[in-house]
Order: sequence, then structure tokens, then C-alpha cells
Amino acid sequence: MRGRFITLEGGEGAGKSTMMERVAGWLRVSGQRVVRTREPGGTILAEKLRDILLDRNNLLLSGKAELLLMFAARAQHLDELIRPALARGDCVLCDRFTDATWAYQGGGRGLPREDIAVLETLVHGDLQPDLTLLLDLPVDQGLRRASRRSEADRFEQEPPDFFGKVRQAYLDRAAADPERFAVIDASPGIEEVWAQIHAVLQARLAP
Ligand code: Z5A
Repeated sequence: MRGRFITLEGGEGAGKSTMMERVAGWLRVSGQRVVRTREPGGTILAEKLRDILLDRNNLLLSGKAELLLMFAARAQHLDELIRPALARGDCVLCDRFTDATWAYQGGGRGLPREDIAVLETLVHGDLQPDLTLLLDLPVDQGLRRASRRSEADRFEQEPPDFFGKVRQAYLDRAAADPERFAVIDASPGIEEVWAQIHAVLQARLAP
């Protein structure tokens, strides 16, 4: 039986990396082998594409090229890491996946939904995450947190309006598929956010 595929999503500074650690710990304690990974990236080749995508000097990268590079990285990631791990029965825990493309390239950049849908089908057919934890918080709060952490990458240089559209696109996707998504209020402190996620894991994944 294939392993579980779990993704974490959210805007800038939502706390995905912080919560990945705890989710991975919970899964291990509940007896699962866990493969932690991220997008764009997750394999040597896909991480090279990530470098191009996040490099703040690549200001001329077009929206269409950005979209294709996201899916190129994803195709490599799926073939080399995600699908083999799921086939072994491992649980794959991934920081962002195609919902991020719908949110950033679809919502933020306003690229055509039909183009994203075609690439999604081409690259992962009907493979979708079993559970997506969407960490939601107001844009200004997330940007403040992210700015404390590191130098802005190419996406983080976008105006607040861009991130407002990203947030809305995520919330729309979650509302359209409540069975897969769990929306987490990521605005309180770390322990409170974890308590919400822990409750979702217990309710949806506990043996
Ligand atoms: N992207 C895309 O456009 N299309 C796609 O298809 C995909 C991705 C897959 C990848 O960046 C970029 O690629 C991303 C979208 C785009 N845009 N950007 N930038 P990423 O995912 O690697 O980086 P990120 O989204 O910017 O992650 P982040 O800023 O590192 O956020 P995070 O992982 O969600 O947050 P964190 O590192 O856990 O926390 C940030 C800081 O806040 C840190 O100091 C924490 O200690 C603190 N923190 C965390 N939680 C809390 C709480 N609850 N209270 C207080 N402080 C907290």
C-alpha cells in the first residue's frame, strides 16, 4: 500500500518549516517512516532549478518560464523521490506542492488556470496529497516574520498586494476541497499553532 503524502502550504513566514519538524516527529512516533522534502527542490537537479527560481537577480524571468520551471522541478522531484518513497510505503512530508503553484503563479501572477491544469495533469496525473495543512495568517504578519529570518528572495520582493492574492487563492482552494485541506490559524504563537495541527493529525491520521 502506498505511503501517505502530506503537504504544508501557506504564505511567507507562515511557519511551515517550524511545523515540519513537529509533524515529522509526530509521524515517526506513530510508527511511520518519514521522508521530508520541499518544493521547488527536493533532489539535486530540482534544487538547481530552485536556485534559478529564487535568485533575486533573475528579474527578467517571465511568468510563463517561472511556471514551467516550477513544474520541471516537480516532475524531477516526483520521479526521483516522491513516487519511489510512496511506493515503498514511506510517508512523504513536503513543504509546498502544486497548491503553491495555484496560489503564486495562478493567484499572485494571474497566469491562466487552464495552463496550470494542463501541466498538473501532465506532471502528476491524479496523484494528490492525502492531507494538506494550510497555515493561514495575515500578509503583513507573515512578511514581518519572514523579514526577521533571511534576505528577501525573488518572491519576497513582490508588493503586499501580490501576497494578498496568494492568500486568497490558497483559501479558495481549501474551501473547494475541505476533505484534503485543514486550514490552520497560523497567527498565534508556536505552541498554539502546533496544538491545532496536532488535533488535525490525531483526528485524520491516528491509527
Ligand atoms: N513557489 C511558487 O511560487 N510556486 C510553487 O509552485 C512553489 C513555490 C512550490 C519557496 O520558498 C518560494 O517558492 C515561495 C513560493 C514559491 N515564496 N517565497 N518566498 P520557501 O517555501 O522555501 O520559503 P517561504 O515560503 O518564504 O518559507 P518561509 O518564509 O521560510 O516560511 P515558513 O517556512 O512558512 O516559516 P518559518 O521559517 O517556519 O518561520 C519564519 C519565522 O517566523 C522564523 O523566524 C520562525 O521562528 C518564526 N515563526 C514561525 N512560526 C511562528 C509563530 N507561530 N509565532 C511567532 N513566530 C513564528
